[in-house]
This record gives sequence, C-alpha cells and structure tokens, in this order.
Amino acid sequence: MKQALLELREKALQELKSALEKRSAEELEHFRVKYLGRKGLLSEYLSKLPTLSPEERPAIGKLVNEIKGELTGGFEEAKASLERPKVVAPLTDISLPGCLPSIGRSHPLVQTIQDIKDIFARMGFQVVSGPEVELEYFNFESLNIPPDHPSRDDFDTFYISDDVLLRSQTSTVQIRVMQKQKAPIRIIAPGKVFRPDTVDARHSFMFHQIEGLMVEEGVNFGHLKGVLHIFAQTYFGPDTRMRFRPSFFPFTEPSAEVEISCTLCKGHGCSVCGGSGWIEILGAGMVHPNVFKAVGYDPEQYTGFAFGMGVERIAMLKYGIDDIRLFFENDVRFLSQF
Ligand code: 2NM
Repeated sequence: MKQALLELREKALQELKSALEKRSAEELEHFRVKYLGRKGLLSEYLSKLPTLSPEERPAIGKLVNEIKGELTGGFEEAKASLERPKVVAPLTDISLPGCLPSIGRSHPLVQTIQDIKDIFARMGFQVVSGPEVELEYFNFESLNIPPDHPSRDDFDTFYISDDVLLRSQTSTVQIRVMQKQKAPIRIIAPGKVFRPDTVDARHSFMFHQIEGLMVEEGVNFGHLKGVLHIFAQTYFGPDTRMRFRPSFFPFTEPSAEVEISCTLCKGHGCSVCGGSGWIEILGAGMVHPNVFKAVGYDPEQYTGFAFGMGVERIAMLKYGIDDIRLFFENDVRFLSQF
C-alpha cells in the first residue's frame, strides 16, 4: 500500500504541474476533486485504514496525511497563482535600437546622371533621349565621320545589319533633335552606349554617356569654357581647376580634351592621375559646319559647342572606384555604399 501511495503522489504532483503550466483552472479543479475531494482517492485510502493490521495502520495513516497536506498546499498555491494575472514577457524590447527596413536606393550611375543633369538643367539645358538601336546615318554619317573611319569598323561598333547598329555615342540624339527643332538649342542627352571592347577594370561593352549641345547665334569657345567650368566646379568642388588641350573629333572643330585637377591629389601627382596632376574628364569642341549642314542649319548663321563625357568615369573619379565592373555586378555590398 505504501508503494501505491507513493505512486499516487508522483502522479498527482505531475497532474498539478501540468494544470499549472497550462494555466487551466478546469484541470486544477479536476485535480482537487480527484485527489482531495470527499470522495477522492486520498479519502478512499483513509477509509481503508481500518482494514489494515494494527501494525501497518499508523505508518500508512501518517503517509496519507502527509501526502494530503502536500497536495493541498500545492493545490492552494497553484490556485493562487492562476488567479494572479500572468506577467507576460513583452515580445519586443522597446528599449533596443530599432531595425531599419531596407528600402533600396538608386544605382550610383543613376545618381551620377541625376546630379549631372541637375547642374546643366540649372544652366537651361533640356534633357533629351533617343533610341539605343540606331541607323548608321545618325551614329556616323551625319556626324561627319567618314566611311573609312576606324570607329566604323566591325570591330569597334556592334552592327545589327549593314545600316543598323547599337549606338556608340549619344550624339545621335543631338542630330535627331536638330533635325526636328530649330536653333536656339540647349540639350543634354544621357544614355547607354555600346562598343565591343574587351571587359576589364576600365572598359565595358556597355557604358553611359552624357553629351551636351548648345547652338545659338554668336555662341563661341568662351561659352563652352564657361559652361564646363561651372559644371566641373559644381560637381567636383570649388577648388577644381580645368584645362583644355587640343584634340581631334570629326564632328567638332576646333576640338579639345578637357582635364580637371586630380580629385585625389589636388594636382600634386598620384597614381590616379599618373603623376601629372590632371585627369581627362570629357571631350568637347565647336560643332563642325558639316554637322550643321547635315541637319539643315546654316553654319554661317549659327555656331554651337558640344561635349561628351563617360558617366562611369566621372562616378569613378568622384567616389574613388577603381573597377568599372563593380557598376554592373549588382553586388549589394558595393551598391549599398551609395
Ligand atoms: C564628344 C566630344 C565632342 C558631340 C558633338 C555632337 C553633335 F551632335 F553636336 F555634333 N554631340 N556631341 C561631341 C563633341 C561629343 O564626346 C566625347
């Protein structure tokens, strides 16, 4: 009988624990009736006492009372505990710093194009765009680029057919606008261009250009210098110096390569500028009379300047990026820095 009582105690304590864990008042009441009630299991044992031998009776009686005491105490405690409102641990600790949701951002090239557009827009330039798949006429012929020019070679242009190609510069857009609109004109044309270059740290078969064009009676090289100077100082900072070096493009005459004082070493000479202190950022010049003739403008009445820059190159200089491929690999570790 002693063994049976000890087992009963074990079982009862387990049921009590379970009722408490579930915070079930119903189970707790069931426990009370089952073990402690007037017709409960412990009462049953007590009523059996007289059937025991006089030697056994005192020890078993004591044990039943001990268990009853223990279970009653446990029951009272559990009941009190269920009646106390449970303190629920908060799901979030509002004292911790919050988690910022990742909302994304524009690609660094998109930001660069936007920044450049803003600067020229403030000087009255309209932003225009045109097709990436172009006629050879707009990409070369109208721009005074002769048929035997190396850039017209199969190796330097993506041809789709004999006279259709992927544009290799956005000057195509300038020609299209001049064909449709009379002077005066002030436009910039940002967009993708394509050249079959082998990809490396400085080259990509697709990159972005922004070309500008201003045509008006009396526009001269001084206006070109003024506009580009404002651009360079606004974009790269007020200490930026600029110089023009003679160059050649079929579509401008005279033509120039435009350099700024190195953004990294401020002109003292470093690895970025190859020790010279100067970095080329764009090409420019006065629009060639043949280009005006191609679009039906009178070169005796109008003059104009044009310029073109590579967006990736500008962004690389501004942000100190040393590999053009980073722009196109979609690596968030790179992109999230902008
Ligand atoms: C450059 C450099 C110099 C240019 C010329 C024209 C147009 F259509 F007016 F003839 N648009 N862009 C130009 C001039 C582009 O890129 C390096």
